Amino acid sequence: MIDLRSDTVTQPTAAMREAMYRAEVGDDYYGEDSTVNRLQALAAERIGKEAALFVASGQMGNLVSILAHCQPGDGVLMGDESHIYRVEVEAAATFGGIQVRAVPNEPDGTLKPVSLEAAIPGPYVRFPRPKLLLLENTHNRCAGSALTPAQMDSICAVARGRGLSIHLDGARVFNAAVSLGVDVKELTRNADSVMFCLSKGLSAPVGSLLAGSEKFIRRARDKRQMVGGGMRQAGVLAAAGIVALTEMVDRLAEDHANARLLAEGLAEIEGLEVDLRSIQTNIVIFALVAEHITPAELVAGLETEGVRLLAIAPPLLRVVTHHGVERAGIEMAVDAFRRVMEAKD
Ligand code: TLP
Repeated sequence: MIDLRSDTVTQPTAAMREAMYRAEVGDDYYGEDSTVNRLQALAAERIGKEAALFVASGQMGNLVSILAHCQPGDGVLMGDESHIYRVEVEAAATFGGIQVRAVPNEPDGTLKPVSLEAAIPGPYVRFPRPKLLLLENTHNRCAGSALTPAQMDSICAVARGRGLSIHLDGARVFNAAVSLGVDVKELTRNADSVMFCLSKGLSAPVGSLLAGSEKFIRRARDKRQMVGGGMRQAGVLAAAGIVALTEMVDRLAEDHANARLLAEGLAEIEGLEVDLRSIQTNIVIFALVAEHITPAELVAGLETEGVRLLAIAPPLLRVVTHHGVERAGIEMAVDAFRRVMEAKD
């Protein structure tokens, strides 16, 4: 199987399994798991914040962050194509009583300052006072676009000017940094809190980190406990995370090169449309414009050829490159796409 549904399907590497086997562990409830503590310190240092907290998933990291930033009734602004808005917002509304206001995302994943300003009510408008702005980098639904430090700075300046705190959903922020050739800290410097995932392109089996000031992380630790996310001998998982952060970041460039190769191959197939300018990281979103085949038929046809992908919303589909699918696999996948598209003609 060439599984291009997501980079979440990555398998732990041999080095991770070895590190998991050997991990020193303790009860993290008491702060006594030395491997978890090592991962948290490493993550905080890499991402440029004072402290970090190991959480079970990206969604838990975002939720815990919102709960730590906001009181019930607070307004939270976010892009209308963001993962939090599309998938996770029900949790924050249910558990945190937060009030959501969506700001239109530009196709490259940014928010126009004017759109952000327009979403912040004037002093006499009856709307929960906005407390927090959520940003996403790379931007999943905007074809994995990498927002530059300058783009991040200009959005954050508007938010700061209006007294908002800023949380970055950086599930794939290392992909952004590698693609742009910048230190990841340049992308996180304006955010009060940052969530990033170990279990996507970095290939760890489980886990994400939430980073911020020491005070913020103390609050977040309480909120993590509240949502049932406290862990015990989690060092077996954190050990893989340490390998992910130390060995798996630079190689993301290979995934990006493979995504370009894949996108170029798909662009040559009649009935598929890819905007090659949009390909910056490991996510390729393309449109099925042929009339002789539906997205569901394309997905089913490719499954029988040993290739998996995701249909997002007609006519859009998504393929994601990652560790474990090498250049030869990408070439095989493109051939399979061609066969399925031609067979239905
Ligand atoms: N993204 C997944 C899921 O949508 C299935 C994927 O395959 O892309 N933020 C962003 C930007 C994400 O893309 C995701 C997951 C999350 C948060 C949530 O992370 P997890 O799955 O660890 O809860």
